[in-house]
Amino acid sequence: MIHSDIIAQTNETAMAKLQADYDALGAHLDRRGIDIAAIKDRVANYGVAVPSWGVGTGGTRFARFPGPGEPRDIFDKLDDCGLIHQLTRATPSVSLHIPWDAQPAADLNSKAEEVGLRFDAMNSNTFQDQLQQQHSYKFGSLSHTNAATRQQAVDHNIACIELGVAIGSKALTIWVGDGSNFPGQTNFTKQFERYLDAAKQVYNALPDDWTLLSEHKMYEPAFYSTVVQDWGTNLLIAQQMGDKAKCLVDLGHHAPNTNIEMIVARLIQFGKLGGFHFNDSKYGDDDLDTGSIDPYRLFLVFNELVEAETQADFDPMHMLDQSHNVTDPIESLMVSATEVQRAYAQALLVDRTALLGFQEDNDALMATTTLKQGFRTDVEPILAMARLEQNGAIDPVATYRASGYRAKVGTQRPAVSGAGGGIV
Ligand SMILES: [Mn+2]
Repeated sequence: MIHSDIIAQTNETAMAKLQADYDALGAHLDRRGIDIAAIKDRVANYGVAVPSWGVGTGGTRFARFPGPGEPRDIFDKLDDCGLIHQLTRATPSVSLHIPWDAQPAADLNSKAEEVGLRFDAMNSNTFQDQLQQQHSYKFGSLSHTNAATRQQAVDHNIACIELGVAIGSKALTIWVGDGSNFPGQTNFTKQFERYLDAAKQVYNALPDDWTLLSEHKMYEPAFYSTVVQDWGTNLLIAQQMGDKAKCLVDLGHHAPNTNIEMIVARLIQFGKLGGFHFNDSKYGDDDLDTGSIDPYRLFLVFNELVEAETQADFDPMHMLDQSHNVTDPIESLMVSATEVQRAYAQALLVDRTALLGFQEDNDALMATTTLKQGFRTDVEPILAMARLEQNGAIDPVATYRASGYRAKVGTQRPAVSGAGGGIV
């Protein structure tokens, strides 16, 4: 964590400019009939979870280029995540990946309390083999042809739930790499039947106040067919399991040009939108920083979420899930959390009464112009003021760089090898 004096010092230099920008935006929004303080309060109350694996440098199948001070374990990761929340005030929770982050619950709880964080959804891992693992997941996990392998995957998911209960989590996210690489390699129907049967065993182990989130992904690691490949299959799973099962939408897990905001609307309409993994992409599942490629798409997703906010029991989980290959992961996560908040704030500015009127009148031009007016508004002063009022940083990246945190942990944490590569 960074000493509060450093945050106060860097804020001091930016305070007068922020106040002027905030007042000017407030006057502008007032003319549009919007109370800037109300928007700021909703932004301040918004949080997006950070993935524990996101604070390490990612990579591709070709290589990984780790930077100084890579976190060695979940406790180092929680230090980094705590710092991200300290500066942005936008990331109050962390999502753990098991077994990468498996530690005694008491140790996890005390570290989380120390750095001011709580735990978001648990993530199981049946897409790689661990040391001393009896059955290999090379040919699948929950959908494997071998019953003992499926049982091993079920048991692992139930262990994730048990640890999650002990650390205050309320959800389990399942993503499997199961699929096939050749036409004819698997029987689509039998494979999916095996998946549903195994997933049901996990579902039956859920506490009543938990949610099971299933995550679809079009391709990779399987390159011909994937068991949970799209939102259609994902919805079938959630419907087959029961009320506690919902769909998780990872923005990167779709074909280019897919209308993701419409998928979001469909899942909301039928009560099956469980959560998000935010990131961005250009060509495929690129895991690029949220909002770095197509911020308008992110805004359109949030437009659907804000539209649904008034519904009872509507509370999908929000998490970042991206791979930082060429940036300092802490800086990328801070910027990305801010981008998510920005899309939310912009969506809050949409004049929904006017939009509905133009939709009813089939005035396509004014409808899309009304929608875009939210996106075109620079809400940065709202985000910065929300951070400042919660003792965060007006400029998180500048404050982080001024603090020397990376150099400090670089001396405490031994350098790691980049050999071996791969996505983390
Ligand atoms: Mn994901």
